[in-house]
Amino acid sequence: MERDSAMLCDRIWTHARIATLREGAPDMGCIEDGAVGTVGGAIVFAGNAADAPDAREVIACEGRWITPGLIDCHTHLIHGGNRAREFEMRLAGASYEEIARAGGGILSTMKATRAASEAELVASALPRLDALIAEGVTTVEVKSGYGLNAETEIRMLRAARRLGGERPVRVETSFLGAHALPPEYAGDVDGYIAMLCDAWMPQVAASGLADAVDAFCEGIGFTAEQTRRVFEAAARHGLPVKLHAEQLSNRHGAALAATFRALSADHLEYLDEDGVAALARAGTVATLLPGAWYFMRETKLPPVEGLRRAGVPIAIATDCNPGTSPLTSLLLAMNMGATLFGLTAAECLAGVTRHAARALGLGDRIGTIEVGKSCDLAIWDIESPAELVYRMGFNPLHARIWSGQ
Ligand code: DI6
Ligand code: FE
Repeated sequence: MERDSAMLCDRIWTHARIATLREGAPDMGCIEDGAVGTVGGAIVFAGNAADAPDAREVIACEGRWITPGLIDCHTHLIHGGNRAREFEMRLAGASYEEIARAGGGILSTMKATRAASEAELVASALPRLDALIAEGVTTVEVKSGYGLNAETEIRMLRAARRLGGERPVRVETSFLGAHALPPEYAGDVDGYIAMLCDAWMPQVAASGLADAVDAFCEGIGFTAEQTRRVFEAAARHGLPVKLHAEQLSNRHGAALAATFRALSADHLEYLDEDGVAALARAGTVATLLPGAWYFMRETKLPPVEGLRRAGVPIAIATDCNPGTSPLTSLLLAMNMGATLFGLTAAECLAGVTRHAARALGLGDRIGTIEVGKSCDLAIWDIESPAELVYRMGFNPLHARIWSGQ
């Protein structure tokens, strides 16, 4: 890029090695002696340090690496209580499904969440959010789904939104009313889905509290047919959809999600070839959640090679939730993506930046270091980007920039 002598940046980070993660660029789009400049929170320059414009404030990076700020595109950060006791039961031999059928699982978190005030939900989520932020996360998705009544689902979404006021981070929310069947509707799944679609969805849409609609399509969740009704209701209200699909069995949820042009289909261990092809055709992101796979000691691997061959963008997220993935480290999720799922270091990094942005419908605003995008950066004390994936339990973050600050 030519030096623009007329431009004056608010701030410029210079003499850095930059992994821009630009689409189509080889080698993570690296720039060896690079600079990033911002005006009003947006990136206005990303290129060679020698071509950089002037700035009011110049930050010398001394050869440190800069990546896009990390994006955790699938979490359940807002919830009451924890499930350490159920973890102990599983260690003693009980299965997740047995615990769920005995009234534990999602329903035990539902009880704790219903009992918590909005302020309590925010307060209990903040330490988890802070752990993510400390590792360079600048955008986080947060789902409802532990209220399972209108009042508590709305309270969860409100609490999620409030996280964005409490910390310098972008929060995207998903309405996951179709997470589990609440006890009030025992024996009447269709009644629950009808209530969710006809009464709650309009309220959620009108409130502006949800950026997307999610569902749990699974044996212990909802069938593909019930999920379809939820998606149709979301579409009627102009809300994009995403789906927990093919985590414990193949219900062909991903293919259904693809027909609704879902932003993402998440988990996908049991995804088959037709499902892969459907995602590829729709441009739907495959979000892999290795923390849940690890914590549940699953053995069936997601079809990474098939996704790769079909050109499906792969994202990685923590799935931070109290039952199946009490994980608050996106760096560790990257390491698991590589070690357990066989992703390359470059795929892991794209999975928490460019592809994660797309999984939130924000591919044109965040996720790469390019002119016009939000200036969300992570600056690292590392020798190479692969180090972010390689270490376990070590945090080399030097600084985190959100919206140019
Ligand atoms: N899939 C999961 O892994 C979480 N939700 C979902 O739909 C589990 C949620 C929980 O057990 O609390
Ligand atoms: Fe989840």
